[in-house]
Amino acid sequence: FTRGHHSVGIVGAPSWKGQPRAGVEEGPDLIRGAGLVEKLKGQGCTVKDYGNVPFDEVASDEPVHGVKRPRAVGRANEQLSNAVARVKRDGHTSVMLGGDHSLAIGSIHGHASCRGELSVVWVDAHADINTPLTSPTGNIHGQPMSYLIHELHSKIPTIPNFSWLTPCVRAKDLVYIGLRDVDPGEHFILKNLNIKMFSMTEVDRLGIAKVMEQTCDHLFSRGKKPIHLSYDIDALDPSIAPATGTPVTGGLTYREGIYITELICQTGLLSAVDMVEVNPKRGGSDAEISSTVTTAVDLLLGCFGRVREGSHPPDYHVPKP
Ligand code: 6HN
Ligand code: MN
Ligand code: MN
Ligand code: MN
Repeated sequence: FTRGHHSVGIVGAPSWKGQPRAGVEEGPDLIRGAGLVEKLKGQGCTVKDYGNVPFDEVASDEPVHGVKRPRAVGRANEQLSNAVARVKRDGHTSVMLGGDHSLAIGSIHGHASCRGELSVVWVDAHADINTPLTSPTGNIHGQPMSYLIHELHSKIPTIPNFSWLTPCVRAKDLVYIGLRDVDPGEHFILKNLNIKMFSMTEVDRLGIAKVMEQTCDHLFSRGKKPIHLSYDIDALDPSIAPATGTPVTGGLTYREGIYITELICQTGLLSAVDMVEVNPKRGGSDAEISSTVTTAVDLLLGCFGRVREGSHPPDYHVPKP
């Protein structure tokens, strides 16, 4: 009674070390606490919760090439890659709950290690494609795509605890939606590699329906690959999702955000999802925290068959009096 049957495997990734603000490691348990598993089951999904990845402690972690906490983030992503690979081997659509967006490195790598070439849809206010050497902050959550893209491999210096990582995404297989805060180095990379992007300007110009149509056209033009949807909650406007580390005004509406998930679900190709950067310590009130967490849950429900027109079981009968 939803659009097909979904088998979902949930992996919690409670780490904050790709950025400086504490609290984002509470994301996985908060999203679970808002009833994610029960609600997915309620719409007909099979769900297995693999729990939170027990990230190793890293003793001393001085910056390298300006990159902050490289050893902890590198090791955490290696562990996460293995966890996501296991979920994929078990035959589920993987749901990675962050944590900060540096965790997309391990999530996408683990996904690709099982499924080969992927399409990546990156929904975010930010492009997260700084190299360690273009990054204005040294925070790895602003860098994950640069480590993953084949075409940028020669621009990435050696960083401790990242030697396990090899690039696994082609620039042509990446689409951005929601951009509105892009650094100069990132903008150069996006233009130079001709990466498909729908900034908020294109969302305004085309409307979200055309954006999703063109996203699908672009990704499917070279054959259909499994889709990895990496959803940063800060893609949404801070009026709906304020509890996040790097909010940027002028974001997606709740309806635009949900529409993206409905269309990705309809492709039938969704193979892994990240839901990242929910940070309760950045919420100004309980209402702000709960609106952010509820939105994250609703986006995940949209990924797995929830439709706003409603639905009914195939054997439904209107009761006779
Ligand atoms: N995120 N472009 C900035 C940086 O530090 O590189 C911000 C990155 C934000 C990352 O929201 O996942
Ligand atoms: Mn991000
Ligand atoms: Mn962001
Ligand atoms: Mn579906």
